[in-house]
Amino acid sequence: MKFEPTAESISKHEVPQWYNDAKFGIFIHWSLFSVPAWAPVEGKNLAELSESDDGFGNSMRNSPYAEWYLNTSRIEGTPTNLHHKEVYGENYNYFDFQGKFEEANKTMSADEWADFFKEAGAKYVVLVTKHHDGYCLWPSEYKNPKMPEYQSKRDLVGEITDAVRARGMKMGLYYSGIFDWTFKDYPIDGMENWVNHHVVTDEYAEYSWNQTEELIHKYKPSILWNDIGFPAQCDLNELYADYYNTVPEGVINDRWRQYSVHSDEEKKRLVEKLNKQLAEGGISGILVPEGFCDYTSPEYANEMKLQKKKWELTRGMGMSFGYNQNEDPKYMLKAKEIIYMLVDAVSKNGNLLLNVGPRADGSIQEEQKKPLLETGKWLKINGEAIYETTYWEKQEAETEKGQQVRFTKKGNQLYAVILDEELDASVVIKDLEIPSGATVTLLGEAGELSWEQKGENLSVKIPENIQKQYAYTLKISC
Ligand code: FUL
Repeated sequence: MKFEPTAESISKHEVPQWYNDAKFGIFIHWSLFSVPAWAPVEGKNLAELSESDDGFGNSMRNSPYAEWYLNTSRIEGTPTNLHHKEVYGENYNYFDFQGKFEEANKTMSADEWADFFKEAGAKYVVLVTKHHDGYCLWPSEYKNPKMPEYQSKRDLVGEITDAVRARGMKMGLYYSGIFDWTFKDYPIDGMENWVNHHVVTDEYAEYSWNQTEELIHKYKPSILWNDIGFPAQCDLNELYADYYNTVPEGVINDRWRQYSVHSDEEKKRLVEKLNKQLAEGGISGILVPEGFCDYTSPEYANEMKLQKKKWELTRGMGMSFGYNQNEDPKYMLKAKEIIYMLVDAVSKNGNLLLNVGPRADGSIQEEQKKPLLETGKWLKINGEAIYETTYWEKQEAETEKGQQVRFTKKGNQLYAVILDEELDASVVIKDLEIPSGATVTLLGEAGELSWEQKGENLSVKIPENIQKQYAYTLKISC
């Protein structure tokens, strides 16, 4: 289908099957911020931080996001500002991390990364190509008008894209469409400056547009993952139509807000509106889509609900996306938590885009690697209940013992995943009735299980000596 650059034509775009099927992706945040790799750690995510007194300002000053290092270090007196002065000196310019990053990243092997992502069970990868600090991970034809050399000579985007695709995974690209801190010399320390940081110049609009177009045509990303917003001068329908016509399997996320603020009065109204959205929906609330998107992208959302519109939960392994050498391992996800989060999301029509933050030299810390590899092992046995499934009429249940159960569906198979490491000899799932001719098996174990309907509850006999797993999948073939 050929798309026209009109809202009507774009609205006909459907989420491609591959994206519904893929369920599990790896996000990569890796850039200059991976050199200092530092953010304060309180074990709180941004959403939680912003709920405290001077919520938003506080979440900027104490941001646990190491990829926000440039911004946080620009705010006088913050832990990151003090850390920066102490380690690098008062006058050390963040942009000088470029030399260090480029020296360190010579050892990065895209093949090793891609092998690891595949082993972790990911079906797609999304790479940050330019974060808010403005550094480009590919040698762009469109040079930053303020700092023309501020880009990688090595085509990191191309190498990683090729390595990921060579292993049968899909490749998506993240681009910070409206925040670019090379265009601003003051920090975002509250909602007003959040708004002021939307770069409104024509020069920037042209730059952002050209680079996004370049990414589309050069790398043909299967996902165009824009962040924060996009210049108001740009016609997004034109961009989307060009993207879908160039990459027929393409998907776009929801963070394409466009603000055109002309007067102080308009700005004031916008700040008020955003503060309200922040109060209602947390950090993700101020990124809510206003126009078209293929899916929404909640960040660090704790409670998940079924949404018919496709969605993708994103978060880091700990409280940061960029590698944070300061991160306390106790706040980092363990395999069990990743698996439960993935199963929960999938049962509710979501995907999980879990972030890895490599060190500047491309190595990945053990605390991020190990749980992901264990997730991959679990998926080798249970992937059938995850990939290529859809949500069922009911998403959640409980066993009589109080264990959480999540459902997914594929054709005539219903999967009931029991989120516990221990199974009793008999498991009773409450309020679950299955047809009398159904067969029940346990993924990873041979043979059918005996079962009976006890009123509205399903009782299943579990054989002795089954292998230990983080979660167990009953496959019910109807
Ligand atoms: C946010 C950004 O500000 C974070 O740094 C991160 O990139 C996340 C995925 O999106 O809005």
